[in-house]
Amino acid sequence: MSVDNDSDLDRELARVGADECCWPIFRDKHRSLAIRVADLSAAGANILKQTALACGADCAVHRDAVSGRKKRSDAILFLDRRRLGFFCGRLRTQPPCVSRLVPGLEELGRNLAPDLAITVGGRRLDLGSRTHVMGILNVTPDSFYDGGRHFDPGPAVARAEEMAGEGADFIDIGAESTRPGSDRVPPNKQLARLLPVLRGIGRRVKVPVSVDTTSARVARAALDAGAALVNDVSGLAGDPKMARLLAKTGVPCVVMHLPAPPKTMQRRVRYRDLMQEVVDRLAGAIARAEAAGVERGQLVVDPGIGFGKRLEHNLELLRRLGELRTLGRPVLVGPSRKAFIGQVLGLEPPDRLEGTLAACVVAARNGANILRVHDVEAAVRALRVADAIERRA
Ligand code: HH2
Repeated sequence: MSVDNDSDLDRELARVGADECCWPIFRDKHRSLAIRVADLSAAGANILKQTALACGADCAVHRDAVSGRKKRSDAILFLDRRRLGFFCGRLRTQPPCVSRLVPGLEELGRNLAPDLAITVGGRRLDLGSRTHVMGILNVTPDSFYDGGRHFDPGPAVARAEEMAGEGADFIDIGAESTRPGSDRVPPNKQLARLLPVLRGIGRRVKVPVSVDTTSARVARAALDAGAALVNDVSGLAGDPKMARLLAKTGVPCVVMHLPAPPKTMQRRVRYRDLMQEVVDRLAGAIARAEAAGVERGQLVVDPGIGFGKRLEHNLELLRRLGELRTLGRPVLVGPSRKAFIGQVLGLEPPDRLEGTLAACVVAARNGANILRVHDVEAAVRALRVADAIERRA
C-alpha cells in the first residue's frame, strides 16, 4: 500500500505507532519536489547534479551539458523537502556558479511551509484551515454575468445579506467591470456606486467586505466606509499610491496577475513560459508591496483566470496552481462563469454553474485557499464536500 494523500499520512503514522515528534520529518519526506533552476553554466549544471546525487537526490540537466558541448543548461532538481536543508548546506561549499543558488532554495523551503493566516479587521483568519469562499457583488451595469442585477443599493445590500447567509467568508464588491474590452470607470463614479452599498452592508452584514478596485482613492474611501480588504486586479501596478495605502492601513490585499489592461488584454496573448511569468510577476507585486512597507503576511496572490489568457492558459493555471505555493502566500482563484468554461462546454454565462463548480473543486484540490464566485451557496456546498474528502475536515 502507498499512502498518497497528505491528510492520511498522520493517521497511518499513528497506526504504525511512530513517535509524534518525528511526524513533521516524515511529512517532509513524503513530499518530493521538482525544482527548476534556470540558466546554469555547463560546469554549474554538472556540479549541481553531482551534489544532488551525493545527497541522495537527483538532477536533470541538458544531455550535452556533461560533455560541455552545451554551454548553458536549465536543470530540474528532484529531492524531498527534508533533504532541502542538507542539500543547501552541501551546495554552499561549492563554487559560486551553484552556491549562489542557496538563498533562493532556502527561501523556497520557507515558502513551502507558510503561515497562511491573514489579519482581517483585527481578527486572525487561517486561510489554510479549509477552502474559503468569496462572494462576488458587482454594482455595475455591465459586468459579464451579474451586470445590472445589483446596480441599485437595495438589491445589492440584499444580495450581500443573502451571500452571508449562504456561507460566504468574504464579499467582494466591485464598481468597475474588468471584462475583456471594458473601459475604466473614474474613481468618483466608482465611489458613487460603492458607498451607499457599503454603508447599507455595514449595518447588516458581519462578513468581511473587500473592495475590488485598482484605485487607491476608491480603496481608501471604501475602507473608511467599512471595507476590510482590498482586491487589486492590477497587482499594485495600477496606482502607485495603493501600496502606500496598504502599508498605512495594514489591511490584507489580493494581488492578481494582469499582463495588460482589461481593454486590450485579450488582443495579443502570448507566453513563452506561462507559469514562470505568472510566478515572477506575482513575486514582483509582493516585492513592490514589501518595499512600500506592506507586511508580506497580509498579501494573497491570484493568477488572474481570464485576464490576458486563452483557454489553454486558464486550464494550465488551474492544473498547475500548486506551483504558486513557491510564493509562500495564500492563493485566491476566480473561475466563476468565465469564458474558458464556455469554451469547454459551448455554453453562455447563465449555464456555466456546473463548470464553475468543477473548476472550484479542482482549484481547491490544487491548492486554492479562496474561491471567488457568483454562486456562493453552490460553491460552499461543493467545497465542503471536497474538503471533507480531501482534508478529512
Ligand atoms: N475576476 C473578475 C473581477 N475581479 N478579482 C480577482 N482577484 N480575481 C479574479 O479572477 C477576478 C477579480 C472578473 O469577474 P466579475 O467580477 O464577475 O466580472 P466583471 O469584471 O465583468 O465585473
